[in-house]
Amino acid sequence: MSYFGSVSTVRFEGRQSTNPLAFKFYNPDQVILGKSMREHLRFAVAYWHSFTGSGSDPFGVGTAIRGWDQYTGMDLAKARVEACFELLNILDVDYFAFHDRDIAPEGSTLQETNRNLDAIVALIKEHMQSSGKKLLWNTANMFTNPRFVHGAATTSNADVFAYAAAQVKKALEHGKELGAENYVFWGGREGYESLLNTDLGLELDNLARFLHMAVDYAKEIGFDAQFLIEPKPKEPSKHQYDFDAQTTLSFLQKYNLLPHFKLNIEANHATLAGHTFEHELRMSRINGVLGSIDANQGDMLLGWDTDEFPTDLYSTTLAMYEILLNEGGIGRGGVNFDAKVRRQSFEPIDVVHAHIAGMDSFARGLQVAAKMIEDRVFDDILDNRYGSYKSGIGAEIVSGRANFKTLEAYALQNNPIVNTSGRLEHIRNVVNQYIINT
Ligand code: XLS
Ligand code: NI
Ligand code: NI
Repeated sequence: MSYFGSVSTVRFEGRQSTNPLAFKFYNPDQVILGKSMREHLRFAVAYWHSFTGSGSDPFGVGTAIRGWDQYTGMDLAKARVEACFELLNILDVDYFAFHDRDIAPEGSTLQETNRNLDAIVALIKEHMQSSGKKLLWNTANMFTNPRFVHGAATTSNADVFAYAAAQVKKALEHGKELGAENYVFWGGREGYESLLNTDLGLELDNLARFLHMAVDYAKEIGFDAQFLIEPKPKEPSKHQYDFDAQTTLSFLQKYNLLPHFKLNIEANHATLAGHTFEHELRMSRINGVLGSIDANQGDMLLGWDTDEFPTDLYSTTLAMYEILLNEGGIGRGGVNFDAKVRRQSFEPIDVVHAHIAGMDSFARGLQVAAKMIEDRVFDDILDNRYGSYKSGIGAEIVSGRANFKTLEAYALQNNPIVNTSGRLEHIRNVVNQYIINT
């Protein structure tokens, strides 16, 4: 059974190609700064958007035409596994990612739910073994079911906390079973609506307790995935606890979780937080916690997580710049397309086109960023702009030798102060030239 029609594996044909089902920039074997594009980018397909999502929105039912929708229950779950591995082959993508509830239906008890999951995990494992495809990360969906109405790890109901723990315990076991390289926590319901009925301190303490238990259990069963937290400022909760990279960092620090966690940075979550994608990546990188990315883009005219496939070359270039400068690059993480086709793009082939667009955009971003690094574009800009810290009083400041008394003495005799231009418009033009000409 073929779910995507008679599409053969998408290949690199180069920028002159007019074949819509070919890569123009993503050449998996092309070596850039000592690593192949495949190794740099570690692309992943997100199960929830490409196989579970239907294109529904608050005003209408799903529009997506999907061959697997002829099935229900466990047959549907099995068909989606087939579809997933078919798409991975078509795209020549090595990784995928899923929530537990994406891959198997919930039963009427936790026991039955776990049996369903075990069966599908076994099926996925068979497919992974025969295809060589790998699991970038798995996670637990603790936001869809009504039981999570007050939260999961931050719920007001201890019974729900226990249920969530059981769910993550199972997910960690499945992650180990499938050799997941990371395990993600995105706290969809970990936040609050109003302080009038919220014990903020208890909820945050409980979240930390929950994460420590996860770390302990992973260690106990020998699951050595990298733990990732995915910040998001709002939606579904009004106040999400993992607002952005900086907020999440201070939470991890306060609760001694920093040694165990890195961040999974999502482009659209960054913009919802009032940041750029590259801001979140830079903040993570300089703090040593840039773990993986959820590649998508938002719509600046809309205030929610539109999860569009990334096509903005400016953004992919600056994102790849951060990843290239990160120690070890993307490391065990990857470029996970947490992105969905628009509701009007309802044919299966649209999912293929969307991934090609995203992969080419990141490949292009990688090429441009690498060229800018080779040419030391930003190094020179920063060397110039911060040159005053290289010698004299600036060198005294950064070496820690200066204090308020020596600085006052300097300031009193240093008149007038001379500033130089930041040259921002020129720099933007330079970036454009690299995007166009590389
Ligand atoms: C939702 C999140 C979610 C996570 C995984 O906004 O992006 O899809 O990536 O739970
Ligand atoms: Ni995400
Ligand atoms: Ni998202």
